[in-house]
Amino acid sequence: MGTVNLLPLTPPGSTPVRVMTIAGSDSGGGAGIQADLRTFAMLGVHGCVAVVAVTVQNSVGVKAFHEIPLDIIAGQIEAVTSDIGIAAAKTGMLASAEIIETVAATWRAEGLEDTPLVVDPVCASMHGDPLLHHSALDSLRNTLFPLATLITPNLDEVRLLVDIDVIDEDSQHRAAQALHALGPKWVLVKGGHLRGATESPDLLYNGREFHQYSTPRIDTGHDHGAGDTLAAATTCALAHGYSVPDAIGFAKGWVTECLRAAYPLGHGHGPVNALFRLQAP
Ligand code: PXL
Repeated sequence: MGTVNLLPLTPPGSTPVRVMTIAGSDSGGGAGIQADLRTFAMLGVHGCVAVVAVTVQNSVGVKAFHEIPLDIIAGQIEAVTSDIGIAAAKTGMLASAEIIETVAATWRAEGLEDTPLVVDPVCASMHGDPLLHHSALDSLRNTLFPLATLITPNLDEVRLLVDIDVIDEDSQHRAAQALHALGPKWVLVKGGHLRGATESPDLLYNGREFHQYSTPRIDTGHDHGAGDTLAAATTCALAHGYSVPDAIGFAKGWVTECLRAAYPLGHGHGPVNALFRLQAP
């Protein structure tokens, strides 16, 4: 069992902090909304949902996806924010330009500009199956990023978004600056395999300060949902009032423990395991 710190918990019977995920469903249960809700629950926050797409997938890949009608997507966000109220939200798979424009317009119409929003710019599954039409990249860059408190691209997403190949510290800094120029308050360029096999170096930037994070690289082969889980844990910490640098520090520790407890599933890649606290020692 990991040593990651907990977020503050709510006494039984009182309303906990609420957050929302605006994302796609993963029928295999490893990533997307299913991963977000596991992390929300294990961190003691109440998770609300706007489903934007339903994927047909298992541990081997994504076979198809169905997009939810735009009025139903906007309706989910309105229904939750006007009644339950949220302290922070995240976006994951958004599938199309129309969905991105709808989410951004609804966010503004509901007056949520001051609510922390983590945008994980999901473009493809770990198997390389597309989860976003490439024609939607402009909407991400021009419409959603300016509303974001934080964006969390991985190296493949950085290449698609700003055409920079992150291969070393210098290119990682340039990528963070190019992405920040698109309008988000903070950018986390996730380092993945950047500096060899022993660490996972991520770089955070807000136009003034750089923060570097390095957690041990856990190579289980089962890391489906790792990016979603990082963004979900960051969202929970922001909802509790953490600063962005502290929220990411917390979330990196959380994902590291989820990776240590990852398990095989099906014939392909297994998921990270946000339920690690419930397991036998
Ligand atoms: O891990 C990114 C992701 C997000 N959302 C959905 C996914 C995936 C990866 O497969 O399927 C629905």
